[in-house]
Amino acid sequence: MLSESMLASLNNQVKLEAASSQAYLAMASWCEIQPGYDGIAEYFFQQSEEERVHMLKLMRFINERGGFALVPALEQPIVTFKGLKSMFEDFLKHEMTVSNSINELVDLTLREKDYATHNFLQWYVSEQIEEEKNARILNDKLEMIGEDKSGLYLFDRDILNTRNNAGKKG
Ligand code: OFO
Repeated sequence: MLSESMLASLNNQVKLEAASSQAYLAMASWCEIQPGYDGIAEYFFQQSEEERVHMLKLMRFINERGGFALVPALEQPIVTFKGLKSMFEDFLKHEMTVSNSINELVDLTLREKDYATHNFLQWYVSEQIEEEKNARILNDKLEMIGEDKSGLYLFDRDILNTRNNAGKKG
């Protein structure tokens, strides 16, 4: 059985994963209408799907443990971007926010001695290490490329390999 504070915190995480899914869907849609960003658009469509899976996994766990997973109300995410660089900076910032939130949840499980939830959250801890790493790699690459058009072409062409190399299925 989940404590009330644990239930509220897990439902808050459901909201954050749903907001991540929406934020990345907006990035995907914006990229799709820019000339030449098809690969990046696909990357964020897949990333958005993945965040939805993270949300569902949490919801199923909450209900399984006798809680009630709440479908969250969401605000519209940022839908237009100054450029790729600022969009990818937002991506990394977002992932860091999610990691902090997961860390706080893990901290709560220890304070409450809720070892089942602690065990469940380890998957998210590993996932966030991976996601932050990928977001950092992509930001570093963009920094290196700058305004170079052929560099951007290769960045767009190869971005899905970042996911594949991380063993993501899409
Ligand atoms: Fe849910 O993994 Fe990123 O945010």
